[in-house]
Amino acid sequence: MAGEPFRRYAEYREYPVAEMQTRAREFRAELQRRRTVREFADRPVPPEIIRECLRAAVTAPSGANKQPWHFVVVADPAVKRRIRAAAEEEERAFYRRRAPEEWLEALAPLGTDEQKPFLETAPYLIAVFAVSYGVDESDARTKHYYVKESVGIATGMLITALHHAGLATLTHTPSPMGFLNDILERPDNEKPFLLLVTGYPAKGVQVPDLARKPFDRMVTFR
Ligand code: IYR
Repeated sequence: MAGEPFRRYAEYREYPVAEMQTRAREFRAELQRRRTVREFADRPVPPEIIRECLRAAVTAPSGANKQPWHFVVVADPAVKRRIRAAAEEEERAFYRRRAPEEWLEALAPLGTDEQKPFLETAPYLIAVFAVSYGVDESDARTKHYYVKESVGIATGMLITALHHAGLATLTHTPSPMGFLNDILERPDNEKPFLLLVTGYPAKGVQVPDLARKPFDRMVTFR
């Protein structure tokens, strides 16, 4: 089978080093302002913003370019209500029975619990699915590669795009989250990866006063 045709990478842009420095620093400063919030305003957000951010996310690199992701944008209050009810049911079991003591201690500084009102307050829930295999025209399964890595990268780009647009996000991982396949009517080859809650932060929202690890403990140059 012939490979894909190649073309010149005409859209690449090189910047003078001084400009690269500025761009790198400014982008770092912008990302440094990102915080996860757990309370959202109920103010509407134009769907075009969410669409643009998703268009950014789906440019992510992926194993063998299989693009093994599917995003479901939920704005319908009735669907959000069902998702909240299902997530809170799982979370009740997590916080009351399933979570080991050590995990609960790790979560204590974040102040999370089984109540998930943000699943109804926020204007959008973006359910991210990892597509574990493809299905071709003759209904045969096709392989996907590095699915979690690929979906993780696309999700990171989506969070970055939403932040850059001026929206707040919360990566919510109710566990297990198979209920998302039922409620959102997604097929078995799509595994829920996480639920990204997005919108404006609630007025006067508080965030935990957490410290990031010292940079030099997270990064080694040699
Ligand atoms: N999924 C639960 C628990 C939880 C787990 C981790 I790791 C967090 O960083 C935050 C919460 C919940 O969403 O409450």
